[in-house]
Amino acid sequence: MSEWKKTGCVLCGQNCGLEALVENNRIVKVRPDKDNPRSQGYACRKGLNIAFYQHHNDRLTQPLKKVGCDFVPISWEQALSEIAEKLRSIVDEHGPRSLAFMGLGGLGGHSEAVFGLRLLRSLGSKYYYNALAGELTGLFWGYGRTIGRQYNFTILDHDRTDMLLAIGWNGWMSHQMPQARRFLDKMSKDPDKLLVVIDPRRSETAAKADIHLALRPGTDALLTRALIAIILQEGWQNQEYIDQHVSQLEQIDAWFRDFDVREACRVCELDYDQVKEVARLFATRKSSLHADLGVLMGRHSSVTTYLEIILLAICGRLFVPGGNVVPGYLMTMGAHTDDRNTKYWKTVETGFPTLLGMHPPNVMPEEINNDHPERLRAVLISSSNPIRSFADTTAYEQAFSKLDLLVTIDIAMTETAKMSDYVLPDRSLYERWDTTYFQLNYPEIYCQMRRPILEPEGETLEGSEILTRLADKLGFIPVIPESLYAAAGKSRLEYGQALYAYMQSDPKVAATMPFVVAKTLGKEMGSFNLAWMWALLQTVPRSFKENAARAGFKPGLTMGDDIFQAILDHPEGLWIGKVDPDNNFANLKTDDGRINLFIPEVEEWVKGITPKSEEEQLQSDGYYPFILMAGRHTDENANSLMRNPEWNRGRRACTLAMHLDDAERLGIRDQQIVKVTTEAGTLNIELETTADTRPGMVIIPHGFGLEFNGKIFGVGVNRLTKSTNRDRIAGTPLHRYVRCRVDSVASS
Ligand SMILES: Nc1nc2c(c(=O)[nH]1)N[C@H]1C(S)=C(S)[C@@H](COP(=O)(O)OP(=O)(O)OC[C@H]3O[C@@H](n4cnc5c(=O)[nH]c(N)nc54)[C@H](O)[C@@H]3O)O[C@H]1N2
Ligand SMILES: Nc1nc2c(c(=O)[nH]1)N[C@H]1C(S)=C(S)[C@@H](COP(=O)(O)OP(=O)(O)OC[C@H]3O[C@@H](n4cnc5c(=O)[nH]c(N)nc54)[C@H](O)[C@@H]3O)O[C@H]1N2
Ligand code: SF4
Ligand SMILES: [Mo]
Repeated sequence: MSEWKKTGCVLCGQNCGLEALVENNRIVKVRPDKDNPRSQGYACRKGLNIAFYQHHNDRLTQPLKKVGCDFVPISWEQALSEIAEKLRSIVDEHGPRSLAFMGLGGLGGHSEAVFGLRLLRSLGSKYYYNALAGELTGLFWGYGRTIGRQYNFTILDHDRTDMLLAIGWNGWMSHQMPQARRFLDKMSKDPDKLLVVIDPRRSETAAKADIHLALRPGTDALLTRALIAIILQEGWQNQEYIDQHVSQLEQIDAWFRDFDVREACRVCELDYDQVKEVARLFATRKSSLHADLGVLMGRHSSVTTYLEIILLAICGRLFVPGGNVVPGYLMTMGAHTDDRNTKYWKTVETGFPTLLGMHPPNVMPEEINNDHPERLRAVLISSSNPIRSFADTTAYEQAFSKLDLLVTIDIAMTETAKMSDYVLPDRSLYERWDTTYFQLNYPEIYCQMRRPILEPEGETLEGSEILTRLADKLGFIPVIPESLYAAAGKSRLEYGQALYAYMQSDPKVAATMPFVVAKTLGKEMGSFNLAWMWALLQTVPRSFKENAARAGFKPGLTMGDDIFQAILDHPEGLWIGKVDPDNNFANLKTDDGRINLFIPEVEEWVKGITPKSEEEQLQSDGYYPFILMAGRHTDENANSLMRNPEWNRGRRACTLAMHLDDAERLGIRDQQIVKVTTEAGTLNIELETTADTRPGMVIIPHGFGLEFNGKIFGVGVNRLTKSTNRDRIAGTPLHRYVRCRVDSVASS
C-alpha cells in the first residue's frame, strides 16, 4: 500500500510544503506541494531528501540510561522518576539557577517549547539557552531599544519592495524567506527592481545582484556608518518621516556629521562613488534591507544591526509598504525582556542579559565550568546538538563532563546524547503533529499543522508528552477534575466551557494550563501538540483576532475553534490571518510613540568604529593570516539535522574553500589535506580551491563532523571556534570572523 501524503519540509525555517509517498511506513518519494499557499510548489534539494532525516540507523527508540560507559534501555517510568528525583535534589541543594533548558523547538516544530519552558519555570529557573541566542539576539536587542519590543523585529515587504539591500545574506543557498530563489531571480531580472548585495565574496546571491559591494570581511559597521553619514551629509534623509516618527536624531547626529566617508570606503576596500550611489538609491527608492549571518555573526554584530536600524529610520523605511515591516504572528518568538530591567536574570558567571527570554549558548561552558555556588549543574536539552552546533566543542565537552545531570531528548543518538546521563526518544517530525509558530511572512500569516504521516517506531513519545509526564512526576500538575476529562471526550465546545470554569475556580491553575490541556484534551486527541494548538487559538489576543478576520474568519466566540477546524481541514497549510498593511506603525511601542535612535550604552562603541581604529584592528595577524568563515549554508547541509551522509554521495560537501591565488602562493593543491589552526584548536581537512571565496578568506561549512555508523563524516568546524569570540551585548558568536592559519599537513 502506498499513499501520497501532505506534509512539509523540516530542514529549514521555511517549511516548504511537500507531498510524500509513504510505502510500508517509509517515505519513498517526495515532491514539492503546489497546493501549499506559501511555498507554491517551491522546494530545494534538501526538502526532496527528507527521507534521510527520517530513516537511519541512529534513530532512538527507547529511553536510555548511561551506566558506566554504556547505555542501557530502561522504561519510561524509571527514566522519568529518576530524572525528576535528580532535578528536585539538585534544585533543592543548589538553587534554581543551577538548572537550564537548552533548545526546545528546531526548524520544524515548536510545540514542545511551551511545555519545556513551563517545566523550567515550575522548577524556579529562568535559564533558557537557544540557538536563536547564537544568531539573532543582538538584533532583538536593537529593535527592543529603538522600537520598544524585542519581538517586533522587521522583515522585508517582499512583494512590494523595489530595492533590496542584502547584507551578509546568501539567500540563494539559505533561503530565509518564502520561495527565495524565485524571488531573487525576479529581483535580478526585473528592470524596475534593484538587488544590491553586500558580501565580501561573490556568493550565489551576489552573482544575481545588480550591484555587488564586495567589502572587506568584518567592515559592515564601518560601511553602515558611512552610508548613514553620506545620507545625512548630503541631506538625503526623509525629513517628513523623521519629523513624524523619529526621535533622538539630534543625539546621534554628531556621530555622522564629520565622519570621513572616503577613508571609511578605502578601509572597507570599496569604491567611494559606488557606495555613495547605493546610499542615494536606498534613500530615494522603495527600499528594504535584509541582513543575515554575515552581519549577525560578524564583528560589531549588535552595533551593526543598530546602525542598520538607524539607516532604515532616517530613510523612512520602517513600517511602510515596500520597506521593512513587522510580520504577524499567532505567537511571538518570545517575551520582551529589556536588559535594563533587573528582574530578568543575567548569567551568573559571564553576566549576559536575557534577550527575548533567551541566553546565549556561547556562555554555557563557562557557566558550568566555574566555582560559583550557583553554577549550572543540570541541563535539559531537546532538539539541539550543542556539542556540534555551538562554539568551542572542546569547552563544551569539558563543561558537560562536569554536570551532575545531563538529559537529552532527541530523535537520534547525537554527539550530545552520547555525553548525557539519560537519552529520551522523541517522535520525529513526520511521526507527530507539529508546526512552527513563527513563519516570517507578510502581510499574510501562515500556518501548517503537519500531521503524522508515519507510525512511530519503538517507544517514542511526543516531546511535549515527555515533558508533561516529567512535570507530573515532579508534582507540578494539579489534580484535574473528572468532569474535565469527561468533557474532552464530548466536544471541543463543551471542553472549552469546562476548561474555562476550571481555570476560573482556581487562578493558580492557569499557570499549568499547557499540562492540564495536554492531559485531558491531548489524551483524547492522541496528540498533546494538537491540543495545545487548539488551546492557544482560544486565548489569542484581540490583535490576532483582527488579523484572522482580515483573512476571512468570522469574529465571535467560536472564531478560535473555527480556525482550528480550518487548520485540520487544510493539511497543505493555509493563511490564518493577515496583518493590516496600512497600520504597521502599530508595532512601534516606545513611550513617545517614535523610533528612538539613541542607545547611550553603545555611544562610545559606535564612535570608536573609525577608519583609523578599524584599519588597525583589521590588520593581518602574522601568525593567523586568514579569516575563516566558520559555517556556511549550502545545498549539502541542514544544520546538524542530516546524520546519514548518503544524501551527499558524490558531492564535496565538507571542504576548506580557499581562493586559487592563496593556494598557489602557499603551494598547496586542490584535494590535498591541510591543517587549519585557530586559537581554539586544530583540524585537518580537504582543500578545495575555488573562486567561491575571496583571497584572504577561507570557508568551512557547519553541520559536519557527525558520527554515523561508527564513522565521522567531514569535520566539526566548532573545534576551531572559541566561545569567547562573541558579541559584547548579546554574546552571539562571531563565526564569520575567525582568524586562522592554513598549513600543508606535510610541512607542519
Ligand atoms: N542550505 C541550508 N540552508 C539553511 C541552513 C542550512 O544549514 N543549510 N540553515 C538555516 C539557518 S538556521 C540559518 S540561521 C540561515 C543562515 O543563512 P545565511 O545568513 O544566508 O547564511 P551564510 O551562509 O552564513 O551566508 C551569509 C553570507 O555572509 C557572507 N559574509 C561573510 N563574512 C561577511 C562579512 O564580514 N560581511 C558581510 N556583509 N557578509 C559576510 C558570506 O560570504 C555569506 O555569503 O540559513 C538557513 N538555511
Ligand atoms: N560554527 C558554526 N556553528 C553554527 C553555525 C555556523 O554558522 N557556524 N550556525 C548556527 C545556527 S544559525 C544554528 S540555527 C545552530 C543550530 O544548531 P542546533 O540548535 O543544534 O539545531 P539543529 O542542528 O538544527 O538540530 C539539532 C538537533 O535536533 C534533533 N532533532 C531533529 N528532529 C527532532 C525532533 O523531532 N525532536 C527532537 N527532540 N529533536 C530533533 C537533531 O537530531 C539534532 O540533534 O547551529 C549553529 N552552529
Ligand atoms: S530546506 Fe528550506 S527551502 Fe529547502 S525545501 Fe526545506 S524548507 Fe524549503
Ligand atoms: Mo540559524
